[in-house]
Amino acid sequence: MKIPKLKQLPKGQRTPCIVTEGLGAWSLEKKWSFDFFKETYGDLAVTLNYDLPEKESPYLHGLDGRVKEMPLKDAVAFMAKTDRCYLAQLDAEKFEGLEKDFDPRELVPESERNSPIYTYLWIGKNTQSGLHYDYNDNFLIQIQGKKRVFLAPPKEINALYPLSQNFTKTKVNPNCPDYEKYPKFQKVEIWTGEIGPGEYLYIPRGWFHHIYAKDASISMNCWYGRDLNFFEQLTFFYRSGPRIWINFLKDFVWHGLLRRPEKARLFCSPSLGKLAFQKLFS
Ligand SMILES: O=C(O)CCC(=O)C(=O)O
Repeated sequence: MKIPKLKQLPKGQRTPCIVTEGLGAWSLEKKWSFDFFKETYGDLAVTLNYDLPEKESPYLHGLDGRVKEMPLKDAVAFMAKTDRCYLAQLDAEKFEGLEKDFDPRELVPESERNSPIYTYLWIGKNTQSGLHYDYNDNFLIQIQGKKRVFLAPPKEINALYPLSQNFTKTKVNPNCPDYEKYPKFQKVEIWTGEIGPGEYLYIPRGWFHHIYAKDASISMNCWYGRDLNFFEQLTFFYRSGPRIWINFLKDFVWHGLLRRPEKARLFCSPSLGKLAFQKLFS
């Protein structure tokens, strides 16, 4: 199914859409180029992910040989020569002065304007983020290049093959599906579309999304509004099935209670079982 393209975000919208004229007079695409970031914020220390997997979900891979700290100017120079590298989720607050160019409150529905808004930058070349969901509503704003976007509704979690360690992330790649390995995925109706400079994608909380940039790309995202509540999170957990329930308990005990180290994965936080233990007991 095609994601609808609308000029403005309709009031009360709760399904994904691409907004083509919602950014008003920001015109970020005229200023925020690779050279702009290199020249203005070149000395900022960033973490570059490189040699990212071409087809498989990044969540299935470890960090070995794929992560490097460096100044932003070096990361941008590296990117000019190399494919499949990403400065993912850079906190926009670290870019002093950048906030003068935009005001995310202009986009957020009036009822949500008093809650915090978190903005991040995504600067990369030929990137695939894995299929996952977030706890807050989100605008993914495209600034340079294009991104192909793939979304799936929250109720589909079981057919998306959630990761044992973290059911907010999945093993499937909708851009390159492997139906032999993941047969249930064939029945999922995927919402697809493309965002270009000056457009943004509205992703309601709990909707799965996988974002693909064929070439060089700069985006910014804004998370806003309330978190998924406890009952909603429990519903995801319940729907994800017995494999996930058992793993959650195992990680709770093994990595949480017994503090056994766990393997770090690309674009993943520690396992949810371990995080739940830490939340409850520390
Ligand atoms: O653009 C991307 O690669 C990922 C963005 C994303 O996952 C998000 O905004 O939540």
